[in-house]
Amino acid sequence: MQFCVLITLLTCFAFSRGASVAQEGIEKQDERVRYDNYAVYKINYDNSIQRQLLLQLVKRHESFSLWHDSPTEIHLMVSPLALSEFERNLIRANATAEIFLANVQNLIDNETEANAKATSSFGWTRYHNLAEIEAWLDDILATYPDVTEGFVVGKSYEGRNIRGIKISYKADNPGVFIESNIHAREWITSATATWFINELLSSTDDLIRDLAENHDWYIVPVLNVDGFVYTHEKDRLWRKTRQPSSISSCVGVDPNRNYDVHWMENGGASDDPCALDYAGPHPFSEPEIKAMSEYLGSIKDKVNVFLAFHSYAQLLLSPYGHTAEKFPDNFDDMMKVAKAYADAVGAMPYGTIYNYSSAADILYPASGATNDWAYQEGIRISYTVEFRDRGRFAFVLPPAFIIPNAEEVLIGIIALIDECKKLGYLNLK
Ligand code: 0X9
Ligand code: ZN
Ligand code: ZN
Repeated sequence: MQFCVLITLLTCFAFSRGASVAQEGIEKQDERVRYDNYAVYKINYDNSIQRQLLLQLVKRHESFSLWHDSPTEIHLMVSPLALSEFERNLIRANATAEIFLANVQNLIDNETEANAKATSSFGWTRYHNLAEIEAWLDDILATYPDVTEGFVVGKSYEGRNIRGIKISYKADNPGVFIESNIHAREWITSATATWFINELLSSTDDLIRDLAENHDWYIVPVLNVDGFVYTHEKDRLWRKTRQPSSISSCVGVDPNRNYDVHWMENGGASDDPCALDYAGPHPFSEPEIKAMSEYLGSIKDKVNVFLAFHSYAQLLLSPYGHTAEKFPDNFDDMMKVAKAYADAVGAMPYGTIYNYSSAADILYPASGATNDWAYQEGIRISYTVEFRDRGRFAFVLPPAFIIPNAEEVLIGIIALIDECKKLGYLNLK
C-alpha cells in the first residue's frame, strides 16, 4: 500500500504541474472500488434446503454479496472470479438463475457520467452528494423561514452533523417522521426525500397543501452521512456505517440492525463484522443510531407516523422484523394503511406494484430496525418503505427514475395519511 503511494508521488513529481492535476484525477478514480464484470443474478428456489445451500455462498464476502432476499427468490452479486463456484452451487442446489445485471461497473459508470454532466443547480435529474444536499437544505431553510426549522440529530462517527428539517405550518398538527438513507447505497431514498420536502413547501396542489399544512414533518434526508459520503467517494455499494471494529479489519455496522429492539434475536442479524447485516458489538454502538434514538425519543409524543425510506423491492414492511410468529396488536390497521398506499401507487399510470406485510413475514427476519424501535416507543403506525425497483437496476437506479419514484411515494403517502386519519391514528397524543 505504502509502496503504491510512493510510486504515485514519484510519477506526479516527474510530470509538470499541469499534468499532476490530471494525475490526481486518475488517482482518485483508481482508489474507488470497482465492480468490473460483477454480475447480479436472480435465483428462484422452492424450498429452504436450496435456500440454505445458496446462502452459504454469502459467507464468502469477497466473492458474493446478497442484494435481495425473500421467501421465493434471492438476488446475488457474483465476482467474475467466483463464477464457476457459483455455477457449481447452483447445480448442487438444483436452482435456476436469471441474469439481472451483467456488469455492475457499467451501471455505476453511467451514473457517474450523468452526475458529472449535469449543471450546478440542484434538481432531481441526477444524484447529489452530501455537500450539495446540505447546501440545498440551507437554501430551503432560508427561503421558507416561517414554516421550516433545521435540526441536528447528532454527530456521526467521523464527526459530521446529521441534519434534518421540520416543516410546520401551525400548532397542534399530528407529526410524521421520515428517516432516509440509513443504508448508504440507497441513493433513491435521499433523492426522494428532498423532492418530497420541495413539494411540501412549493406545490400548489390542494391535496399536497393539505398534507403539508395539516401535519408536522420531521425529515432526515441522509441519516448515515459517513456511509453516504463513502458511496460517493470510494464504494458505490457501501451499505453500513464507517466505524471500525475492535475485533476485525472489516469496517462498519448495519445501522438498521443496531437499535435496541429485540437486538440480534432469531437470526435477524449477524455477529460477523464482515457481514452486510452485522448488528454491531452492542445495541446503539453506532453514534448515528444512538443519536437518532435520542432525538426521536425526545419528540416521540409528537409523532404519529414513522416511515423509514429504503430500496429496493417495492414493499411496505410493518413490525415485527424479528419474528413472523407474532404480530403487533394493530397489525390489521397497519395492513389497511399499507393497502391504501399500495392501491394509490398501483392506480398511477406507471403501474408500480407494492406488496405489504410484516418484515419478517414477507422478507426475512431483520431485528433491530428503526421502524420496529419506533413502534416499540409508541409510534403506532411505523413502516419500512422499500422503493423501486425489483432488481432491474437495484441500488443503482438511473436518475431518470427519481421523479417517477418520488411522485409515487408522494401519492402513496397522501393515501397512507388519509387512511391513518380515518382509523383515528392522527389524534394528538
Ligand atoms: O434489511 C433491511 O434493513 C431492509 N431491507 S434493505 O434491502 N433496504 O436493506 C428491511 C428492513 C425491514 N424492517 C424491519 N425489520 N422492521
Ligand atoms: Zn425480544
Ligand atoms: Zn435499506
